[in-house]
Amino acid sequence: MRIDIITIFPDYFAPLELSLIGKARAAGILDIRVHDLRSWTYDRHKTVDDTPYGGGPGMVMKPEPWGEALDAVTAPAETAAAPPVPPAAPGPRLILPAPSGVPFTQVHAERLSDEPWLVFACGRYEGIDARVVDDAWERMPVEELSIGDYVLAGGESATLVMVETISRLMPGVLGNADSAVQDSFAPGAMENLLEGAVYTKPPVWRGREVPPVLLSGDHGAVDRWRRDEALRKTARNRPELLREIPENHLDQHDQDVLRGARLQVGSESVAD
Ligand code: JBK
Repeated sequence: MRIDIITIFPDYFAPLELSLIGKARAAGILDIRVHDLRSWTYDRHKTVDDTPYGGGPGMVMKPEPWGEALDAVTAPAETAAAPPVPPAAPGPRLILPAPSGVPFTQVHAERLSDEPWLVFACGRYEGIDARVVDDAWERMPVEELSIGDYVLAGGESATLVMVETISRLMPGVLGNADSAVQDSFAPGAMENLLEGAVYTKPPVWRGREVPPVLLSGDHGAVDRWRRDEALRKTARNRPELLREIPENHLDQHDQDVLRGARLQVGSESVAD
């Protein structure tokens, strides 16, 4: 997969040289190219923003540098001899991280991990002149995606989150091919349940024991205990996820566990 990132802070993406993604790049599985938006400015101050039409606080990113950057980055590769018929080359898909975007989930990540070419446009300030998206739509599919309901200084950190989420799903990127399917939010993971607590050696640490069932060798009992823990964790941290589980996916034991969890939650003062 090719990933282009356009930003006014190219150094922000140094972490993409580390760990799994760094190795995937070195192995040629991932071709990540980071571009400085200011390369497409021509004034002494390399201006990328201006005041908003209609007034209001903050600054808006100017359309001209973005238009030129997207044209340059998404231009088809130069070939020695122009082919008589343009090849059905898989084109780019533009991703704009924005607080006003569609909520980014694991389902988006799964779909995007099959794409040949993604371009991330990192906005700063109050966002990018809206004509840039309309213009880009003439040449490529565009998705505005949000990583969550909070205020960031710009799209850079959201891009890091999405690139990591997408990259680790690609064949050959994750060290352990099984780990990706087991994750809490992977479609087909333990239904809509969060992962419960996990333990490793030593069996006693600072006087705290690992739950004995995990050392019992009884796989059935371990599975049952893990499901109970997942139900309790989900009831506590993400009760809205439980409401999405079809009734017939919860047996009597599950319902008893949840009844106990609800009594626990109900006895607490919930501050937020
Ligand atoms: C936010 O993707 N986001 O969630 C995002 C992108 C840019 C600025 C933001 O405040 N939340």
